Amino acid sequence: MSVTIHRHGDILIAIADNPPVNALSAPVRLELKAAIEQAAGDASIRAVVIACAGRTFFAGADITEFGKPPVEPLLPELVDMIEGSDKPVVAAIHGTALGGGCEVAIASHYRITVPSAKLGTPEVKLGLLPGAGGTQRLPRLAGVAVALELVAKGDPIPASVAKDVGIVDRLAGETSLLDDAIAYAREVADIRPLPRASQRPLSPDPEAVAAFERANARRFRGFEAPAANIACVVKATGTPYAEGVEFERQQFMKLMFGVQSAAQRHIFFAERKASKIDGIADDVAQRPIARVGIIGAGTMGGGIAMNFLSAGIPVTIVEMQQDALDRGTATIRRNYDATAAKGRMTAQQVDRAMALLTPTLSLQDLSDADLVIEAVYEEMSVKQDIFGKLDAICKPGAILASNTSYLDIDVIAAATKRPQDVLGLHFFSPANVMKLLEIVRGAATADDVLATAMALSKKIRKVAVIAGVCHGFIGNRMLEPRQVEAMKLLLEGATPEQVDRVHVDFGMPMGPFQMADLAGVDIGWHRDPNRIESIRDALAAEGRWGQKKQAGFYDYDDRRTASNSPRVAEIIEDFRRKTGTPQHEITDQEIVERTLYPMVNEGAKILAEGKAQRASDIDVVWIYGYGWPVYRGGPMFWADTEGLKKIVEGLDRHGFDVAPLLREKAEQGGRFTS
Ligand code: 3H9
Repeated sequence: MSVTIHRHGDILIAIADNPPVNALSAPVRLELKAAIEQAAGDASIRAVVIACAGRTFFAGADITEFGKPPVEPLLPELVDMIEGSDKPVVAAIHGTALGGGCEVAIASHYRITVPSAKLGTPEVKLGLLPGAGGTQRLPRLAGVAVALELVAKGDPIPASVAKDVGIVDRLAGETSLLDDAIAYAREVADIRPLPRASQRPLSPDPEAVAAFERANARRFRGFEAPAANIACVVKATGTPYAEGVEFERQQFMKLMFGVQSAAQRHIFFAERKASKIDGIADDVAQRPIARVGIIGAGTMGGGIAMNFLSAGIPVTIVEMQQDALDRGTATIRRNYDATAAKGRMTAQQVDRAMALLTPTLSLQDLSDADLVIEAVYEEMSVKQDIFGKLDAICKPGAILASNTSYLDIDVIAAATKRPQDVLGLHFFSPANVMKLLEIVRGAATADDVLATAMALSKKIRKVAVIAGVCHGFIGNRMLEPRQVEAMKLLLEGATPEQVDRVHVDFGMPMGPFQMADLAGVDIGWHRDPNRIESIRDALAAEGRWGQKKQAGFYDYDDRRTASNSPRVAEIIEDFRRKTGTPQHEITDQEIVERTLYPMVNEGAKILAEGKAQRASDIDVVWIYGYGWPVYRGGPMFWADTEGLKKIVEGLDRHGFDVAPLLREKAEQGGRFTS
């Protein structure tokens, strides 16, 4: 049974139990319907309480049912039936009442929640909208402005806020929800007419809509679902519920069968799958991590440290020189203060985080660390030296990690006598902001070390993916062919602006040259201004190192606003002449084929070599590490939607060495993702 029915005198209590998150799967819907019918048919019942067992109230419709043949009763019917009940229905909420769960709650006549509960409609994050009356009832309960925030942005709100805006009626005791809900049901049992959200009047509020659209235009760029959510809320104003809900249904179905929602649902499951490590049991014992050491207080080391400090884990940070250490510590403090200034942290939280930081000049101070992360510059001999020293200093069982972006973890591990304790933890810059963490599994890395790293990634709120040892791991390895090809396109007639525009139009936050300017044109440069073998060398030799020098592939003003650079155009032209590269008109489509298709190709090679566990992990890397548009589902999902045959034809046409796995899948009509 997914729903058990109890009686408490004249109150019928329906308790759903569908672990892990009480998704509103078909059996749950059917049995909830039966509960409402039972109450209607039993004269001795005066009111109904709907509650959930386990960790949460309904967290939404069952996403795994989407795209499959519908099973009655559908959620929209069920919520209308709940609201239509002649006997009052009280929703008793704990955990997270999300999506369809929130819709069940607002279709109920009364809502009581524990103070720790959250309510929200995150469907937009799955490329959808609340399709069971949510877009119609929420504005009627909370007003247009609040409803827009909830449905079009999808962030849940705490119970206290939900109460303030009229979505929740009453707060229960944290441990007495059911008793309080039963008492509430008894209290309201005879009140008529029943408060039905769908029947409340709602006036149009064009100003609120316009202000909301203006404020969020950037955030919604490229996404289809936010506009559909907004349209539904607008429809709710001045339109009877029946008409509005019909419109909502049409919009929901359109989104549901569109590519964007499929992509966003793919990423929802991909993110969760990424935490499963092949060949390691879920219950493998983990090593306790009570104290972390970080070597290097530069941008990377400082950013990494902030993740642990924010999670309440003490950090010892090591630098070689006092001034570098002071600078690093001051930067951490400044970043926290900036977060507090934006209202995202309190001054006390900042102080608490900073109090957990111990700056030092001595590696010896890492002797009691459970995990040490090395974040010094990319030079193998330096890393080997550090790991050799750590081997002598650190306690047995300590996990030793390198934040290297490219280097061979096995070679680094060989500098120690405990390669089983060594792995890569590759954070992405800025490390306190970017969600991605590549956990690099060395040949000897022990299972419990990997499992510990994966569990820790959740504690510091990262999305982690397991990568094998190879140059650049998953993300940077795929970036390389894109950057190489982008440079070739410049020589053949494209401009940096055109290449970047194509990527931004595709949905990336920036294009290859904008990214180079942000990261630093001088990164990896040989530092000899007389050795000019590429456009990049020429830029670096002239001090055009990117944004930090206000000149790179673009010119920048004091506010870092980019403009096209006549000097860069000259340098490119000069190189075209010098290399005698034939010119042709480069279309936007050619840029897509030559910069994005090779990424898919590299992804296929990574998969075939077992350097990524699954195609969806590659998608997670690109969504969370590089800002690939989530509505395109990551490079491998996108390749599936483009059609692998088309990708292979494009790669062949441009003379690429096509990965055998990609060719094979294309020939067999296969896909990378399910
Ligand atoms: C909707 O409601 C549409 C309606 O408006 C209209 C319909 C007509 N379904 O995240 P976790 C699985 S759309 C099926 O690791 P947490 C998840 O895959 C829905 N499965 O836990 C995972 O499986 P596994 C709107 C679901 O504690 C396991 O549960 N609702 C669903 O970190 C644990 O998940 C949402 O978008 C689902 N709805 O976070 C809410 N949800 O163990 C989506 C989860 O095999 N869910 N699973 O990997 C969440 O945001 C989080 O899961 C939640 C718990 C906050 C609830």
